[in-house]
Amino acid sequence: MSHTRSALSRLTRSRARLGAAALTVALVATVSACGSDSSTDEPKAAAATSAESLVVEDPWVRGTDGAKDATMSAAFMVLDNEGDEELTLTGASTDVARSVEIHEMAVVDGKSVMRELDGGLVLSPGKGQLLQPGGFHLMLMGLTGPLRAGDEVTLTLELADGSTTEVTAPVKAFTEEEEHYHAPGTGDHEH
Ligand SMILES: [Cu+2]
Repeated sequence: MSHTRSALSRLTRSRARLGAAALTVALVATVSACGSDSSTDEPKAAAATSAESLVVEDPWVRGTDGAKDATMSAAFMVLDNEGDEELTLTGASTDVARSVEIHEMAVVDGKSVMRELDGGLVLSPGKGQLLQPGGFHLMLMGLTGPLRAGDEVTLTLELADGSTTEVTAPVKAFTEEEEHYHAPGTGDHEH
């Protein structure tokens, strides 16, 4: 009992200091509560959606001025999977085209042709893929109008887990890249 009382009296004497100490304790408690919150969130972060793991850089869309076929164009960009799990780009959509397909270049009968990529574009964790003229690209088909340098095109990229990510891509003038993009003699591609 006397022990308790003396403890109490010490408590009273040092009330001012204790008040400060209590405040400090409360702050520490708040901080550690936040800390424990974020540690409970960690499993959620590890299971991030594909859209959260996908980093898109340098997107651009080829303009239609000077194109042989102004009903279609293509979008190019750098895709990076910065997540811990494989992700798959399954498609895309945009207001400026009726449909969008993921295309790859392939050699058929000695000719370089483009064709739709089966099963989408798979990115391993930590890996990237360059979409560029002459290689992988997003084919914009059934354009609703001409695409001019300086315009901006919004593309919605669709991923296998159902998540999506929006990309704003500037339109760049159509240049000699035509010959890389439609390899000579392959003006008629498979769509
Ligand atoms: Cu194509």
